[in-house]
Amino acid sequence: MPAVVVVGTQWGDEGKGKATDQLGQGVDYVVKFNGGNNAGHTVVIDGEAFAFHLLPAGVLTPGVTPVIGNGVVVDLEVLFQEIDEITSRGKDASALRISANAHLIPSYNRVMDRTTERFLGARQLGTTGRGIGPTYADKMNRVGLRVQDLFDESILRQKVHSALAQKNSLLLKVFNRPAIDPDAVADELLSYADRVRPMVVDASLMLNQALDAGKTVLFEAGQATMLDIDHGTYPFVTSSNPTAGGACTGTGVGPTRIDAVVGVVKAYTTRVGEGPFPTELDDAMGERLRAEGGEYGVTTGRPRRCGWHDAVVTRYAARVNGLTDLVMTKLDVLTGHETIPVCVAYDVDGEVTSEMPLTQTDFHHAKPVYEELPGWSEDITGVRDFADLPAAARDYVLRIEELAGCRVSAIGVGPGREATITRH
Ligand code: 2SA
Ligand code: GDP
Ligand code: MG
Repeated sequence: MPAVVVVGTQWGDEGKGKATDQLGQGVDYVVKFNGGNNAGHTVVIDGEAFAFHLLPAGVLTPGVTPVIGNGVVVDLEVLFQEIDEITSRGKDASALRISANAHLIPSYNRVMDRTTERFLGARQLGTTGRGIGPTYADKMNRVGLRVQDLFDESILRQKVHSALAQKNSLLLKVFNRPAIDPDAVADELLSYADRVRPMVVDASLMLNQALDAGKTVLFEAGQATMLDIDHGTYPFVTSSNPTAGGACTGTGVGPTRIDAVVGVVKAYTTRVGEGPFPTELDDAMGERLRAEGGEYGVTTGRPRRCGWHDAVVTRYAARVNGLTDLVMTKLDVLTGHETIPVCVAYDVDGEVTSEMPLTQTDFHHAKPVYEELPGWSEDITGVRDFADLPAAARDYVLRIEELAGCRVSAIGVGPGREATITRH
C-alpha cells in the first residue's frame, strides 16, 4: 500500500505510536499531519521505551524519512529537546524534514493556554497546556507565525508585534498578568533559525514526488477522532483535525492518493481531560483498568479516565474516517474478567439509538446499553496466532468487528513491537 493513514478512533492513547512504528517498518516516509507536542506516543523496542511528543514515531526506523507536515504546530524548544534526547540514546534524527508552512508555537501561547484554563476554573477544558489551542486560533485568525518566517527577520518581528498587540491587552486588562516583550519572543524564535534551516522543505512537493516514484508514505495522526475539532465532542476537543481528512489538508497530499485508513482502537476506552464519556467507570473497576492498563498520560502524567468499549464510538469512527481496517490494542489488559460489557447503543432520555446522537446535549445524556460478553483468564501475552487465543477473546474481537462494521486486522497483546497478532 503506497499511502496509509493511521488514526485514533476514540479519545486518544489507543496505541497509535506502536501501530505506526510497526506499520512504518516497511515504509519510506512517516508524516505527522496534525497537533503538536500535546501528543504522547510510547514506542517500546527491545524493552526500551521511547516517548515522543512532536517527533513522528518513524524517527526510530533506519531508512525512514520522518516528516512534520504543514498541519502540525511546532514548539521549537521541544523539537530540539526531543532530537537531543534521542541522539543521546544513539538514534539518528538527521533525516527529519519540516514543512515550511507548519505553524510555530511561540512561548506566549503557552501562557495564553494556561492562563485561559485557570480563568475558566470549573469550566476548563483540561488542555495539555502546551499552547496548542491558541496557536491554531492564531492560524485561523491569520496572525500565526510559520516556520518559513524564521528566515525573514523583519516579517517575523512584525508578526510577533501584531499578535502580541491583542494578547498583551488581554493579559493586562483581563487576566491581570504582565505584558510580554515582543522582541524577546522574536529573539528566542530566531535563535533556532540556523538549526532548523536544513530541515525545512516543501513537504507537499516532496511527498507527492515520492508517491510518483512508487515510494510508500504513512500518515500518523496525533490525538483521535473524538477529539477532532469538527467531529469530536466539541468543545471538549483539541484544535486540529486528527481524522483522516486531516492527513490531506495537513500535508498537501490529495485524497485520491490515499490507499488505506487504519483506525487504532483500544479493547476498552480511555479519555484524559474534561468532556462526556458514556462508558466511564467511576468506581473500583475503572481503577482496575487504569492500574492494569498503565493508563497515565505520556505528556502530562495525568491519570486517564477508563471505561468499557464503546462500539457506538468505534462505528462512528469507522464512518467519519472511512476506515479500511482496525488495529485493536491492549486486549491483554482485559484478561481476568468473568464477563466484559460492551456498549452497543445509547439510551438518550428513554430513546435507544445505536448511532452517535445528533447533538452534544443528547450525547451528554447518553447512558450506555451494554451487551455482556464472556471473559477469559488465560495469559494471552505470548499468543501470536489468532487461532491460539482463548475462544472468548476471539469472540470479543469478532463481536467488536461486527459492531464497528470494519475488519480487525491486527491485535495487540502487549506493549512490545513483537506482541502483536496479525490476521491474514
Ligand atoms: P489541547 O492541549 O488543546 O490539545 O487539549 C484539548 C483536549 O485534547 C485532549 N488531548 C489529549 N487526549 C489524550 N492524549 C493526549 N496526549 C497525551 C498522551 C496526554 C497527556 O498521548 O498521553 O499526556 O496528558 C492529548 N492531547 C490533547 C486534552 O486532554 C483535552 O481534552
Ligand atoms: P498513543 O498516544 O495512541 O500513541 O498511545 P500512548 O503511547 O499514549 O498509550 C498507549 C500505551 O499502551 C503505551 O504505553 C503503549 O506502550 C501501550 N500499548 C500499546 N499497545 C499495547 C498492547 O497491545 N498491550 C499493552 N499491554 N500495552 C500496549
Ligand atoms: Mg498518547
